[in-house]
Amino acid sequence: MSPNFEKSFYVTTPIYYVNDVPHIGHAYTTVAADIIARYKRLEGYEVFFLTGTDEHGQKVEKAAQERGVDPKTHCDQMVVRFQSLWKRLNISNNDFIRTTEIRHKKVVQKILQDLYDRGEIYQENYDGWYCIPCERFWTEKDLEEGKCPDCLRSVNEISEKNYFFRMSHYQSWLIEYIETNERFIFPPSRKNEILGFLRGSLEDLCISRPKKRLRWGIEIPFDPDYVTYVWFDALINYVTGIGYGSEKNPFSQFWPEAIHLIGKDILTTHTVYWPTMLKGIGLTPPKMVFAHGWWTIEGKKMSKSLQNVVEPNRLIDTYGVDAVRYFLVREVPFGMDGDFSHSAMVHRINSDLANDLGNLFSRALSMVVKYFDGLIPTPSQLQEVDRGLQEVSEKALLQLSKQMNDLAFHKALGSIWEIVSAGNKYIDETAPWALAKAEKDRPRLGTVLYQTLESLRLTALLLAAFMPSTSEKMWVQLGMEEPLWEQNLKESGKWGGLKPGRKV
Ligand code: ME8
Repeated sequence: MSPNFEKSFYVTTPIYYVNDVPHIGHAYTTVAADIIARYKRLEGYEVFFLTGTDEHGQKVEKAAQERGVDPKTHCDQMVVRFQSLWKRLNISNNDFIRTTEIRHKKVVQKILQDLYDRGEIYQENYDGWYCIPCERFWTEKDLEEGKCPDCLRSVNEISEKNYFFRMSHYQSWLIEYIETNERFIFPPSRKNEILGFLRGSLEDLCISRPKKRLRWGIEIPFDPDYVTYVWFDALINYVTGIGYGSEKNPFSQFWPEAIHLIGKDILTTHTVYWPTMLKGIGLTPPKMVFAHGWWTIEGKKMSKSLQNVVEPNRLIDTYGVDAVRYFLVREVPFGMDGDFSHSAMVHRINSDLANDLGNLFSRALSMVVKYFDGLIPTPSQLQEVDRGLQEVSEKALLQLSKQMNDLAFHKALGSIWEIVSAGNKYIDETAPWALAKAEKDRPRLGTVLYQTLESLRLTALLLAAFMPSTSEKMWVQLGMEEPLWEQNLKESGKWGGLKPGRKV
């Protein structure tokens, strides 16, 4: 890997718990990360995209017990579900990290030892409450009517000796860091939420569990009677994945150029625990933590007990991979909550994909086949209407770059669809089927079809990150022999890349 520090980009998803099978929420974050990774590659960045699984802790141990298998066997069986789903969804991750891997254990233990040696970790009696579904500690005053304030489920009382990380030391540093680094927590509403949380006093973080109660974790290097608290272990995956602490590694190339995509449920761990842990070992926080919203299903919270869990594999069977990818990021602004329904999905597919894009593409191609034996015609003198289509495309390309930088996927797709709409309008206005009637209009017919196909070439290019296999098919059908994934938006995004004479 050649270091090119200006052009490095690192994106991560949460590492998902293997207590259960993947659902639409997991697919959502992973698809979003894949879209930004693919887009940045087309922009010429060297991209590292990491996803993986969170395999320790009480929740996973309990799930294994319920299935009557040991935790490692359970993880080995469940991880395949995630990996095969990501394959089906065309996820282009560079690596997949499992927290039970040796490389990860080594880094967690190194960081723990490092913090311990610096006096950042101490032992004390712990009295408090623990929520297993959230794998979170709470103090008495955090509880809401005796329940977990996050998920409102029951909590277990705990009283035992544990190890603590001096997180409280970093409170004022963290507030200042968040305030001066505008894009650290995104969108801004989430930043305000965390600043509000930090107005109260920040406690130290309990980072261990005695082995006599929980065995399934990474052993604390300076006390073999304890394992590491699962969140402390899990967050570290983001630096393990790029080789922190090992000699030949891309770590210095990609850190702190990181964007962590997460759901709003895990905002505190990522914007309070994680930056303070990094500060403790002398590392800079990641460039951005982007918290997206929550999907409900036909108006209801998704849950096993309601039996309304949406399985991505079923969606793909019904609608196809690219339609699922498209729907997830088109339907709801990234950052807001959204509701999933099959009727909304069908509506999106019919109107945007089949009507607008599909029709335009097949109409344009079939006219080239019919009137030019399938060979892309050479454009001649341009008229104002032709230049209009070109201008819409150029404007969309400019907008897209900013929208993608803000992870405003629905707006970016809106920009791409401006080209598609302009293409549909153009074909109606120029009426190529009428031009085909007279031999004298042939040059004009060639120009019109060239312009239409060129707008579709750009559409395919810009849509590549969102709908990789559809875009690739379009690209090839447009006679583009240069592989789509080797394109650079700056060059290939210029109007006129379509090659006259090539066969569609
Ligand atoms: O929290 N809507 O793992 P997890 C949108 N292991 N996104 C959703 C969703 C929904 N209804 N449900 C889940 C963990 N997600 C930890 C993370 S990271 C160091 C450790 C997505 O399996 C969303 O990205 O519970 C959320 O943050 C993540 O799944 C939680 O996955």
